[in-house]
Amino acid sequence: RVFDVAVVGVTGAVGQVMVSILEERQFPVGRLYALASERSAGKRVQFRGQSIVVENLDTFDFSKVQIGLFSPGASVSKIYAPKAGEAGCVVIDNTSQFRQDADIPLVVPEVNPQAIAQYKNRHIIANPNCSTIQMLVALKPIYDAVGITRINVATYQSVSGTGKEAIEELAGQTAALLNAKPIEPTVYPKQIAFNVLPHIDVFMDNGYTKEEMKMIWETQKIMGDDRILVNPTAVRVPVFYGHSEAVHIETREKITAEQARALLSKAPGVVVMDERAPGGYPTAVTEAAGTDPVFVGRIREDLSHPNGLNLWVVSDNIRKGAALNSVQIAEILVKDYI
Ligand code: 2RA
Repeated sequence: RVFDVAVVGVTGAVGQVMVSILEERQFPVGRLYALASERSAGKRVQFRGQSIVVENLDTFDFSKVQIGLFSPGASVSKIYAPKAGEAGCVVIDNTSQFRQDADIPLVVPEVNPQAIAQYKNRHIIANPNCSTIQMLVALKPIYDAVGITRINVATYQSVSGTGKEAIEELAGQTAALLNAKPIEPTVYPKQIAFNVLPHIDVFMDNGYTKEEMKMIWETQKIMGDDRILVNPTAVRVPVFYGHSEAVHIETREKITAEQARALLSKAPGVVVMDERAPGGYPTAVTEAAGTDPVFVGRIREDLSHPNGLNLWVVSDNIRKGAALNSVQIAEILVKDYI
């Protein structure tokens, strides 16, 4: 069987990679529709050797497709995802719009694939935030083996998470600074080149940012366990592709670093790179950017807690953090559900 697929937000950083991953993984696409705002209509994207014209999302008839991969921004998904669902299309939405809706499943295929069945509620499946996805792919095997009561995490998130303008800002500032010509920041409130910003998304009344709160809400929903305590700090770093995370967990039962390493070495979607030597750990630039796995290294028992374990988790935020996770959900959907 083949399925007609619409990619919505196709000219964005995630949308473009969604199209290339559909081709890379030979997803059974009958016809691909490339959709974006009126401003981008008429542009072209390449798919399976063909040049496809970008169409205006506003006038598209979603009854023409069975699957919609959305990454157009939350305000756009808010309007068009329900319309597509009502037209019979199953939407996999990469924005934050529906993640907290009780009747919409929030899915990481390696963690809670069974939740996909709830798509029947509104024909919408939510793709989690990139920093949540990579953390839970790494933590799921440990959670299943010994339980997790608490997660402290500091993230080091690349600028591609903000979008194409941020990528251009980092590149431009870096070049200008190397020529000793500072450039006023526009995408971020402060210079991002050679700097780190402890601020992603908006500030909440409790002093956390929305990006940090997403990690709390989404972890508890995906794991189906609101007893898990999560304490995030989300930081933007001058890296183009790949989010890194320093994850410190407290487990219900003791697990050694050796046991964790053995568990993770067999875990789906995970590559362990954990040599206690220079370069024996994964980084965004050298391992994650442009690849699919969630890499885990620096596995060590927490000297300050009897059931503590520390991990370093790195993954490409545009691939596994968004586009790949969405396509993997679609693969399960067409194999087991539609
Ligand atoms: C970011 N996780 O990195 C957010 C959205 N992609 O900016």
